[in-house]
Amino acid sequence: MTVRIGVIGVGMIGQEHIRRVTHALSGGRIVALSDVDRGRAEKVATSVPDVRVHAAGEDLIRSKDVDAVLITSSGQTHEQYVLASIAAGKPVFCEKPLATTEDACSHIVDAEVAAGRRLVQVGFMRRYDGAYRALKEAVAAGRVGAPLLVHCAHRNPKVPDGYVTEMAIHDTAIHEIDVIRWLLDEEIIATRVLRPRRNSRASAHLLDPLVVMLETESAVLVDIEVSVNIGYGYDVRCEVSGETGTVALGETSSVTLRVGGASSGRIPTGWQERFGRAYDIEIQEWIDGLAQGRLSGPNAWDGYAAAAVSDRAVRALKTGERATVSLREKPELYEVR
Ligand code: NAD
Ligand code: ISE
Repeated sequence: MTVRIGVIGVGMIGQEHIRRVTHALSGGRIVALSDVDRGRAEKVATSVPDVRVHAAGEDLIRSKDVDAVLITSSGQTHEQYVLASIAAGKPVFCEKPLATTEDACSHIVDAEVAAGRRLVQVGFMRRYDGAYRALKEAVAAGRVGAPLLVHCAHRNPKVPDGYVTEMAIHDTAIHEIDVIRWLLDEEIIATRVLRPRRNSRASAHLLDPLVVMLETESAVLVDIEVSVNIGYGYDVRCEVSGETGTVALGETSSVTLRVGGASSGRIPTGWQERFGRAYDIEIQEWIDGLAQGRLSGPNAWDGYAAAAVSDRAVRALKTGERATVSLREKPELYEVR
């Protein structure tokens, strides 16, 4: 069975996912596109065989030619399209964040629970990355004893003009927030946000870098450097410091050059390069799962739990205070079966 996929939002990652489904993966076909910028959708359509452009995302979702929906529009539009997909009874892969606020994610959870079956997957692709998986395996096997501290860095070389300070939390650090819940298998109960000296290369409206602190249920303390104008490359780091040792993501370069008394390796230029393989696995497993009638990836509850933390962190950024996080009761639909 070929899964017929409609894509809403054909910007940077939308085009990446269209390319991977069309040229790199199997079992799926892009049959429909929609974007608020219709001209962009028409242009992207010229490189996809037999694809139809819809004026509105809701038309695409309702189309009888579309089996499943892939949402890659900007974060603040996700709620509307995920809810429409659930209402149409169609499986939907939504790029992270599931939505930009806790309330919006809660509406999605309510809608999915009312539908009585899992339809939503969230694009937390780091869970599919080989290095993150090895890190999780080492922690779960007790290789470093009980985790005490986690040190993370999420460094982007630059960000687009429309990127505002809150996005450093709900669009960028959201990856670490999800990774910490998954890696340590526990919830985050509190957060605070520190503002170091500003990077003079950042645009005037942007506070950059930030340090987001998280506390987990078992009192593991997490620090996340979020830098979005670092210039030198795309650098994602994570080190777990445990009672008997430490374990960290390795360097991502496959070769190390030693010349002239110095040693050097390649640093990825962006998320496309660093996580390319993880996106491939994530989307392939989603397509394979749809063909077999099951969903196994990060779900709406994961999207909600991460947004509950990012919401509080955005508040903590404004107040400078520690903010506690409390999650709503977890619906039975999301219990592991
Ligand atoms: P982008 O700005 O390049 O693309 C967004 C697209 O959505 C644009 O083409 C825009 O015209 C369109 N759009 C905006 N409002 C719309 C609406 N109401 N209806 C339909 N289309 C609309 O952004 P991007 O970098 O591609 O990011 C898109 C989403 O993907 C964001 O949620 C972002 O967080 C996520 N993302 C995830 C990763 C990852 O590593 N998983 C990487 C990049 C982006
Ligand atoms: C972007 O949306 C992503 O998800 C990237 O993985 C992240 O590094 C970047 O900061 C976000 O803006």
